[in-house]
Amino acid sequence: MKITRVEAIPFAIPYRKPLRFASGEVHTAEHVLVRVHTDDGIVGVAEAPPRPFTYGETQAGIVAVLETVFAPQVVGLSLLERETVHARLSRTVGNPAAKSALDMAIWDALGQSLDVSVTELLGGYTDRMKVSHMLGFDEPAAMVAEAERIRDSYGITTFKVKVGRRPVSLDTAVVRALRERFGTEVDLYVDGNRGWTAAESARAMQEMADLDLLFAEELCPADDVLGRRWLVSRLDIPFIADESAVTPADVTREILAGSATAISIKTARTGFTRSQRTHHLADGLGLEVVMGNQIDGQVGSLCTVAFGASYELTSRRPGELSNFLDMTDDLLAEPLRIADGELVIRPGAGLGAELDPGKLRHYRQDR
Ligand code: MUC
Ligand code: MG
Repeated sequence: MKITRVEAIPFAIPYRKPLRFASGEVHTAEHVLVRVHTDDGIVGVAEAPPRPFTYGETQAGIVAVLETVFAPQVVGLSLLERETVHARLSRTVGNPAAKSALDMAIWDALGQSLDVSVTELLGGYTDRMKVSHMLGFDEPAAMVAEAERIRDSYGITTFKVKVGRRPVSLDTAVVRALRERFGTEVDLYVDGNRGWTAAESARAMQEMADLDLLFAEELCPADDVLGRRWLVSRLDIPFIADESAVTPADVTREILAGSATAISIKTARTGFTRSQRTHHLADGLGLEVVMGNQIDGQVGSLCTVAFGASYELTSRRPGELSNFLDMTDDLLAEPLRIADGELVIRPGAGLGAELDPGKLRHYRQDR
């Protein structure tokens, strides 16, 4: 069960249509596939999605930090020494996606070695999650049509609507159009990716007061410290901290400061080891949790559902597991399928992320 080698493979897969939101947009999934090899011939996998507009990481930077800093810190360790892995990776600041992919590939290898699924290793609560779909910026009619297509094709009835444009009426019109089209048939929440000021956020939430929203997420920056507290104190729905609360310490600070009342857990930035710590913290604090999406491909989405299904708290709300539907292709031999609004974990050991070698050859950028 000893780690012998870590590979960091850059790959690129285009999107069918770009996903646009207040802090950026994504046209091509330029991710990094991480493979952890062991002395028993087992290979664990995970993927790292660089999000420079959120965490400052780039694809080339993720490959470099994995090859030059993190791989030498874990080669030679047993797969069971997960706390040592965490302590060693934590010596380097930042680089959340690089650290997380390495951490999750180690858990995948451990699951395969022990012949149990990662979900069973973590908590084993259930084998599936309900899915929530993210709607990127567009005109109201196009976003309603997209929601109809997603509902009809996959049975998804929870939508996270990207907001944060100016004037705020651009976005409030979309949410109103969705509620008018679907009535009580769908659940809706909004994510501003820090695009509005606190005052704009308050005005937008007032305009949407009759639209029965589940949550509001990162409407304004957490760095607008007093404005954000003021906003959160006025709301009568949970306010989710996403990119402002990456580590358990960030979560503690944001919650104790009154700058958020719920959190998003994203395995792409906290792996399984740190996501466990964040889950336990949220459990202790009594927080609502949503399993978020860092615009993951299918390997990343498999990681999210594997973690989310592990605990009662993380599987209570629909998880954001469907961004891969916007990609033209992916790396898994057997593509993920969302049906009746649910995504089921893969049966068998580890993550069950068997790759298609031909697709990897085609999309990798290092050969
Ligand atoms: C989300 O929930 O914000 C978009 C930007 C990012 O950092 O993550 C995605 C989704
Ligand atoms: Mg968000």
